[in-house]
Amino acid sequence: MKQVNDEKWWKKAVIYQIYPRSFQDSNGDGIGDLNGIICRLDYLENLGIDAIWLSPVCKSPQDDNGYDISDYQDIDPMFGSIEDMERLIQEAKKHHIRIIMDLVLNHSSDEHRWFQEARKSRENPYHDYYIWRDGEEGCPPNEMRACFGGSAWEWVPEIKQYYFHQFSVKQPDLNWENPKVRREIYNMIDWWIKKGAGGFRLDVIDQIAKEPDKGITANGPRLHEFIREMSREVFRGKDLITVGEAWGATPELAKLYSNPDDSEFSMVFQFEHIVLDQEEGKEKWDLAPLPFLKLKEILNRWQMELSGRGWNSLFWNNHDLPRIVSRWGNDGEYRVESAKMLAILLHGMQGTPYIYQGEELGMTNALYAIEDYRDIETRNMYRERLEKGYDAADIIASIHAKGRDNARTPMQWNASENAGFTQGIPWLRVNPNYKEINAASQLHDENSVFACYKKLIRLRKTWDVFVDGTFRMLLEDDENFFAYQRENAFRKLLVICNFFGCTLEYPLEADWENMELLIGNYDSIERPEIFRPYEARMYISHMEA
Ligand code: TEU
Ligand code: CA
Repeated sequence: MKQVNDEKWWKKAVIYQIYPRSFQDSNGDGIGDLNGIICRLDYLENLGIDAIWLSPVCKSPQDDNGYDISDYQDIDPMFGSIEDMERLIQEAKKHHIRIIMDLVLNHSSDEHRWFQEARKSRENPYHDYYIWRDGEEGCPPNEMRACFGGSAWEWVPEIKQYYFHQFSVKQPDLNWENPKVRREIYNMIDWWIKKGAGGFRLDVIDQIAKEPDKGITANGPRLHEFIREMSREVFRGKDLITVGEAWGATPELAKLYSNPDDSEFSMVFQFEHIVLDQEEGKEKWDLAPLPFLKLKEILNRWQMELSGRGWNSLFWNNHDLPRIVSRWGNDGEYRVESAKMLAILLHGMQGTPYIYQGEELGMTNALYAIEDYRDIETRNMYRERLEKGYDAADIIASIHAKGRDNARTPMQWNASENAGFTQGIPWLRVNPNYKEINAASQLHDENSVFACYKKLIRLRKTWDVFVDGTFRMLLEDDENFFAYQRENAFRKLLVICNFFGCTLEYPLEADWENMELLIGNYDSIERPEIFRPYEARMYISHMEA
C-alpha cells in the first residue's frame, strides 16, 4: 500500500535545533534573541538545513529556561516581540527554512493566568485545568518525585489542596482529562499555524496522559486518544512536521506515533540509545561506560521496526543532552575525526536527522565550577546529592559528563570576545575553547566539521537511497565497527565507522575499486581496508540500469 506520507517534505529534510537564549544576542543583554536568529539565517541556509526547531520563546518566568510558559500566544520580551516572531517566520521562509515551534503542553508556568485563577478556589472555572488532590499539609497524596527533585505534589494552603507537577514547582501539570484544556490548546496551536508555523515539537508529549494516584506519569491509557484528537483537530491535512518528545517510546509505540496514515505525528524523539551510559535503574548522573553492542542493537532495531511502518528521528544532541563529541566521541586529539564519524554514522540512516546548534562545529562540553551553572536540574541535583553525602568532586564529574548546560553554552561564532555571541555579559559562560572551535574558522575549510555536515545534508537531498533505502546492519557483534548498508532499486550505500581510537582492519570483503566514496573524515586513503582512529567512510554503488 502506498504510504500516505511518502511525499512528505520532512523525509528528505534536515532539522536544526536552536536554543534561542544561547544562539545569537542582538541587543547586548547577554541573552540570545529572535533578531539575533534573523541575523544568522544566511549561515543556516548555507549549511543547507530545511527547518529550525525553536526551543520556547513564549512568555515565561524562565524557571526552566522557557519550558514553563505563562502565555502561549505572546513572546517573552527577553527574546523580542510577536512582530519579531512573525518577521523571523517570514525571513526564514525567504531562506527556504520553516520554523517549528516548541509546544510545552504537559504543564504551564504557575504564573500562567489559568493557574493563577485555578489556585484561587476549588470552584474557580479554571481549577480543573490542573491536577489537584485534597490532603493535609506535610502529607502529600503519595511518594511521587518530580524530575527536578523533591515531591511531585505542592501544597496550596489557601485551598488546602496539593497540585501535581512532574517538573519544577513552577511547572504545574495540565489536566488533559479536561476537554476545556484540550480545546484551549487546540485553539492556541491553530493560532500558531495561522501565524505561519511550519511544524511543532511537542515537549514530553507521552506524559500528558497520566495517573498520578497510581504513579503513572507517562503512556497513560488515554494518550493515543488525546494525540489522535489533537492531530484531527489541528494537524491533519496540513503541510506540517510534528515531532513528539517521548522518553518512554518503544518501536511498537512509535509505529502508532509515526503511523504513515497521519493519524498522530510525523515522528517522535525516542531516547532508548540516549540512556545507555548510565547505571541500570539509576539516574543519568550515575555514569556507566557506553555498551557499544547495545547501541548498535538499539539503533538497528529502530531502523528495522519502523521501516515502512513509521519514521525515525535521528539525533545525538539536544538542549538537554551533553555534546556528543565529548560523550561518545573524543573531544581531545580526535575531536574533528570523531565529530565527523558520529555525523556520518547518523546521517546515513533512514529518518529525519536533527542537528543541535554547534554540533555542526564539533562544539564540546564545558568543564565549569558549580557556580557557573544555571540549569535548575543541575543546581537542584548538586544540592540534593551534597545533602545526601555524595562527594562534591563526584557530583561535579557527573555534571561535567551529563549536565544540560553543556549544550547551552553560547554558540561559538568566531574568535572575538564571547565568541561573537554577545557584546554584553553572556547569561552562561562561553566555553573557553571558542578561539579554536568557532564557525568563522570552519566556513571556508573543506576539511571542517561544518563542511562535513553541509555535505551530508546535500547528499541526503541528492540520493533517494538515503530516504527510501532499506537498512541492513553489518558486523553486529563487532566491538569496534559500526557498519551498515542502505539499498534501493538503483543504489546501495555502505557506511563503515570505526567508533573508537584504534587502527583496525575492516573484517569484511568490500569491492573498494567499484564503489564511489561519497564522504570520509580522513583526506587520503592508502589501504581501503585499514580504518584509522574514528575513521568513517560512506560509499555509494550504482546498480546496473
Ligand atoms: O525534557 C523532558 C525531560 O524529561 C528532560 O528534562 C529529561 O528528563 C532531562 O533533561 C534529563 O536530563 C523536556 C524539555 O526538553 C526540557 O528542557 C524541560 O526541562 C522538560 O521537558 C520540562 O518541560
Ligand atoms: Ca538579547
